Amino acid sequence: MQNAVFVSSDDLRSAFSAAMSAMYRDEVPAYGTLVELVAEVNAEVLGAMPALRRRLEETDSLERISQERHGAIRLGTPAELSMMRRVFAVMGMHPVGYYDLSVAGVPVHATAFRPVGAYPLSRNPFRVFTSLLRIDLIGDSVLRAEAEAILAARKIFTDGAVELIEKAERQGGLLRQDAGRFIAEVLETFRWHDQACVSIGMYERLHRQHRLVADVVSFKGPHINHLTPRTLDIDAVQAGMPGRGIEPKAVVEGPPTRQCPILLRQTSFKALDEPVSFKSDTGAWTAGSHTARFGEIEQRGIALTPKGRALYDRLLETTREVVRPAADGSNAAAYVEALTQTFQRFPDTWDGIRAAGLGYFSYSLTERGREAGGVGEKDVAQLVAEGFVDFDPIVYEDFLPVSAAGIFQSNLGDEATDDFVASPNQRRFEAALGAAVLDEFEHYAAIEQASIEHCRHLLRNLQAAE
Ligand code: OOG
Ligand code: NI
Repeated sequence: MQNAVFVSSDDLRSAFSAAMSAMYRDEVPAYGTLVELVAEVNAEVLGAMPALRRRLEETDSLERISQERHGAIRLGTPAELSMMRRVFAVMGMHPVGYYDLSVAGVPVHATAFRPVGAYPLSRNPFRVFTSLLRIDLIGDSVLRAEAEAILAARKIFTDGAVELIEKAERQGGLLRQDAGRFIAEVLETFRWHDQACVSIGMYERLHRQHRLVADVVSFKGPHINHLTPRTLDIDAVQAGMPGRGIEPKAVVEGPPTRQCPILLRQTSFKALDEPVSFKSDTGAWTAGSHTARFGEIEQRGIALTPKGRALYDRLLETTREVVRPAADGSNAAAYVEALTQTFQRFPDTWDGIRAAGLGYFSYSLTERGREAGGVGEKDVAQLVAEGFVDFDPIVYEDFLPVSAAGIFQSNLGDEATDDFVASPNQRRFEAALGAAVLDEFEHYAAIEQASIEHCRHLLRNLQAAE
């Protein structure tokens, strides 16, 4: 079989992301409104900041932004998770990072499936935050056994999807005639079902354990629960939401507004209360409702090194000691003020962030570098200082779900409890996944290192050509 005739995993991922977006727009109209608002704000930012636009173009990162989004799903069993890993692998998405959400009072642990490597990311960075229910954290053993039996009986992948995944693995890819069917079959797994697969009594028992347990166990499949577009100015989108009839949460989660964005800032609107019917023992349907799906937007900044991340975590913690943001948003202004104050200790120029070793950068030759000969072997700092090499922030591609526990809370309802004791168990997660998760820091460091080596290689060749 010739490799060349397969559809590339980057193209499959782009097509899947577009199909998911179209489906979600149909299912949750407010999502479509948000996408439009984000597109307008992004166009305004690029119009007002020609230097930013040029840099994004030059680093091949402008095109990805308008297509960029992430989604989230919650799975019930190890078998579902390992099959999901195989599905995403066909689309060039691999598990990066381990997130223990029991620390935020949520009985799941998770990873993010996303492309790795500079080129696939620049083509389409679509990512899906994928959680696995920690059934072991359900204290009531009777309920736990019932939930296990319900989950064991469901089939979240269509036969067609399974067949095409196996085919892709066997062949090492998919031919064009199979690609469209693959997307359509896999999309079925993410679809919303307004008929629960449990009775209303069972739903209520699950719900009393935790809303999220009810969300995972009561349905035929792991409906996509949000799809998040990326904006270049989250404050502008936040301010524009009420004008479009969307009520955002009071504060943007994550770092404050800065000249040089770091990590991830997110805001969301509350989960919708959606009609669902529940099956009674007699086979009749009972009307009810379920709250799971919400809307979110995000602004992405530079990926931080372990040192930068530690500083970020510390400053966020300090802020929260000063002002703890109330769920009803009543002290939002005081919180934002404290956050801004505290984060003055985080350098806010790219140069400052780089000099302090807080962030990852991608290096490229300047015009001077491209014309240079006889530069010799110098370290990067020197090459930058002498104007041969320039640097751009590497975008943070991952998540901050625990430090932004506010997103989880708004999605779970403000009264969500934290009954669970923190108990990270990455080994168990990886056993369920059937693979190890990649380390996000290693990944950014490798992209940075590759860019440095590429600069050196070009400079050496220039010297040889002298
Ligand atoms: C996942 C929430 C995590 C984010 O942006 O941090 C996430 C969930 O609620 O299932 O998407
Ligand atoms: Ni999200």
